[in-house]
Amino acid sequence: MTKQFTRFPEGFLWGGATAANQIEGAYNIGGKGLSNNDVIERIKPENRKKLELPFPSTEEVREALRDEDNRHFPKRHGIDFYHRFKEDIALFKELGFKTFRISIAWTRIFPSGDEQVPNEQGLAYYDELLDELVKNDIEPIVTLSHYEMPLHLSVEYGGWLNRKVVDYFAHYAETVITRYRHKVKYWVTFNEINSIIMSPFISGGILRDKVKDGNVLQATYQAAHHQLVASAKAVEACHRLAPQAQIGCMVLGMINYPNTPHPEDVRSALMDQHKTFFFTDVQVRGHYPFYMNRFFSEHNIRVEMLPEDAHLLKENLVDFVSLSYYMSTVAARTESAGEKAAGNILTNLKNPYLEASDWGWQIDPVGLRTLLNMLYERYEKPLFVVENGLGAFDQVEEDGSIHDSYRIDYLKQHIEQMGEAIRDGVDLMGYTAWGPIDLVSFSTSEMSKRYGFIYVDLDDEGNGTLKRSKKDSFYWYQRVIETNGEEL
Ligand code: BGP
Repeated sequence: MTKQFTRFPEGFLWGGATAANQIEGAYNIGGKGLSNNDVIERIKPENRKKLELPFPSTEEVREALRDEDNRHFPKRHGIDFYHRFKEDIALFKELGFKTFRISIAWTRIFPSGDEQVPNEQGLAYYDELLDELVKNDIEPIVTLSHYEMPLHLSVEYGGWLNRKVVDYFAHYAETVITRYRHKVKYWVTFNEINSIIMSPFISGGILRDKVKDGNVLQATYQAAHHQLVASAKAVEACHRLAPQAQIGCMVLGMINYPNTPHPEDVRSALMDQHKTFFFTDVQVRGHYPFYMNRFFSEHNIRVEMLPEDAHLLKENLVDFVSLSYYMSTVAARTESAGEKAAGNILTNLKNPYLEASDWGWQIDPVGLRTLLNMLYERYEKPLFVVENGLGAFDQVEEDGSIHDSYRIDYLKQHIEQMGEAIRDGVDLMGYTAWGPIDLVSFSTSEMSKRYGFIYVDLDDEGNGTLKRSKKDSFYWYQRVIETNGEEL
C-alpha cells in the first residue's frame, strides 16, 4: 500500500502574526513611552499607491508631538488589544491556533530607551499576555523589535545610527529574555530588518536631518550594521539565558524577477535580491558577503565597525530564518523600462503575468515556493513564514456577515505553494498569517486595509464599537488548521 503523503509535518505551527504598535493602542498607558510609530501620520489616500513611507526630519517629529489631535495617529489607539487581549485570544483558540506572533513594545519596557531599570508595569503586562497564550496552548512567538523604537533614542541619539543604541537594545533584549524565558520558545530579533532600505525612520529611527551629506545609503547601512550587531547580541543572550529556546532573524521576503531575459536585466534582478540576502547572509553565515564590498565602494559607503563586531557576528548565528511574503518584484537595467506597478515596495515595474491587490501589491503564490527553495538551498536552516496575507476592503452585509472569498483564495494559493516547497524538501516550521484580527495598516495607518479572519468595527477616522466578528475566512482557516493543511 502506498503511504499517503502528508504535506505539512506533524507539529507544524499554524497561527497568526501581529505587531504591538498596530494592535495594542494604549500608547500612553502603563508607563509606556512614545515610539517612532506613535508619531507617524498616515499616508494620505492620494499617495497610497506610491507607498511613500514617511522619512521625517527632527522638526517634523517635534511638530507631530505638538499635534494634540490623536485622530491623525491611529496606531496610538490600535484595536485596543491592550485591554481586550483575553477576548481576542479566546477567538484565536477557537480558530485552533498553535502559535501567535506578537511583538513587545520596547517603549513599554524602557519608555525612553536609555534607562537602566525597566518599567515593571510594562513587564507585568506581557507576563499576563503570555500567560493567557500559554494557558490556551498557543505557543508565543515574540519579536523583539517590530518597527518600533523609543522616540527619545531617535530624536536625541539619532536612532540606529548611534552605536550606543546597540547597548540599549542589548539591555532591553536581555531583560525580556530573562523575564519570559520560561514562557517563550521562539524569538525573532528585528521585524523585516532589510526594510531599513526603504524606510530609514520606521525601521532605523533615522531622521532626515541626521543624514550626513545627503548620503542616505551610507546612513542606512551604518544603522543596519548596528542592528545586525544588536541582533547578534540578542542571539547570544537567548542562547545563554534560554538554551531551550530558538531565535531567528526575519526579513521582508522578496523575490526579484528580471524584466526580460536580457543579461543586464537578469543581473539587476540578482542585485535587487541582495537587498534581502545581505541581511540573511550576515545573520546565518556570520560575516559580510563578498558582494557588498563593491556595492559599498561604488556608493561611497564606509561602515564603521568595532574590532569585536566580526567575532560577535560569527559566533552568534540564528537558529532559523523567518520571513514575510506578500509579493514579488521585477527588476530592469534601466529605470524607465516597462510599465510602472503602483505600490510594489522595492521596485516599480509591473509584472504582466500577475494580478495585484487594491494597493498594487503583485500577488505571486509560486514566488513563495521559489523563494523558500532559494533560502533553503542557500542556508539549509529551518524556515518560518511569519507573515503573509491579503490587505483588502471588506464589506459588512446587513446581517453582519462578511464574505471574504478573495482573502481565502489568496491564502489558499500561498498555503498550497508552501506545501509544494515542503514536498521539494524545504524544512518549514510554520505559518502565521498576517493580521488574523483586523489591525491598523503599517503603510497607510488606516483600518480599511484589512487582513483579518476576525473583523473589528473601527473605521479610518477612529469611529466604531471595536466589536469583533467572524468573517467567512475564519471558518475556512479553522478547517485548514484542523486538517493540518489537508483541506484548503
Ligand atoms: C509588513 C509588516 C507588517 C504589516 C504588513 C502588511 O511589511 O511587517 O507590520 O503591516 O507588512 O503591510 P500593510 O499593513 O502596509 O498592508
